[in-house]
Amino acid sequence: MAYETVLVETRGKVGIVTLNRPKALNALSAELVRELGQALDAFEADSAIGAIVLTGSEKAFAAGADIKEMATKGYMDVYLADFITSGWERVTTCRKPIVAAVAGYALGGGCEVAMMCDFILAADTAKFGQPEITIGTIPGAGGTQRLTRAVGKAKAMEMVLTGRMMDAAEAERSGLVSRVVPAADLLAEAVKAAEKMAGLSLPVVMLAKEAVNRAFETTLAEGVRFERRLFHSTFATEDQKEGMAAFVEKRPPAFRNR
Ligand code: CO8
Repeated sequence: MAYETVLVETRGKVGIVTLNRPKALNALSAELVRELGQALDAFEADSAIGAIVLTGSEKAFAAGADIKEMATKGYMDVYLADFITSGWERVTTCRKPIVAAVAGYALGGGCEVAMMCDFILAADTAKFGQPEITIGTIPGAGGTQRLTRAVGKAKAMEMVLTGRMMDAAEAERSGLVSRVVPAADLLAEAVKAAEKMAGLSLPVVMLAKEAVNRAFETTLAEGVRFERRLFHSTFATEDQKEGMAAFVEKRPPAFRNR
């Protein structure tokens, strides 16, 4: 499929979506959000793909929702269209793992989309922020919730109330990103992590993702019970038999997604 605002490529079992509105620092227009959703739909439906990398440019992962598109909207426009919810949440409903590879600005909706991914790898040039307050609004795609869960109240409050940006080192210290890598290595490192996941058992990776995500939705006791049920269910897979047999026989496993 030909897209206007995203680039799509595959490397082995890894699907890569690159946000591509360079003149607007990848501002997340309605069209971009729609195309991002379509690209994720296609990778999710493709049984040859085991993991996805979402990235932007050297200068910006995404500098937020498209301010020029939003500026003149009224309450009824955004309310009736359920502006933000529709389309944006596609990243959170993807069952295959998604790595956000962030270089440069990840601001507003850009930071929110990165946080919707399963984990964020940051280039040393990355800058994260929720600057909506400086343009008369607040985060609307989960920023007040996911940032707070990721970095805690003190830093989230300061960032959301003042618009202060966090650099890559602070983001790593604060737990917002899993690792910081040199900008030149960002995509290669993200693809390497995605390849690792794509070489494992897809159904088991999906269960693991579901279990970690449940930690954000429930109590510890319920979460642990949920995890145990999923753990038990892995014993119904051929891939668990293969993985453990391969370990015992000292050979690499050949997972079949069964
Ligand atoms: N929307 C539209 N255009 C943008 C955006 C944006 N968010 N960010 C940058 N651009 C455009 C600029 O207008 C400029 O275009 P032009 O050359 O035509 O004037 C071009 O990108 C380059 O930008 P700058 O000249 O400003 O580049 P600088 O290097 O000087 O500055 C910054 C880079 C600091 C990133 C600066 O561009 C900036 O502050 N951008 C806005 C950041 C921001 O406020 N983001 C939050 C937006 S609100 C939001 O995301 C709400 C989320 C709610 C959920 C999503 C709902 C859809």
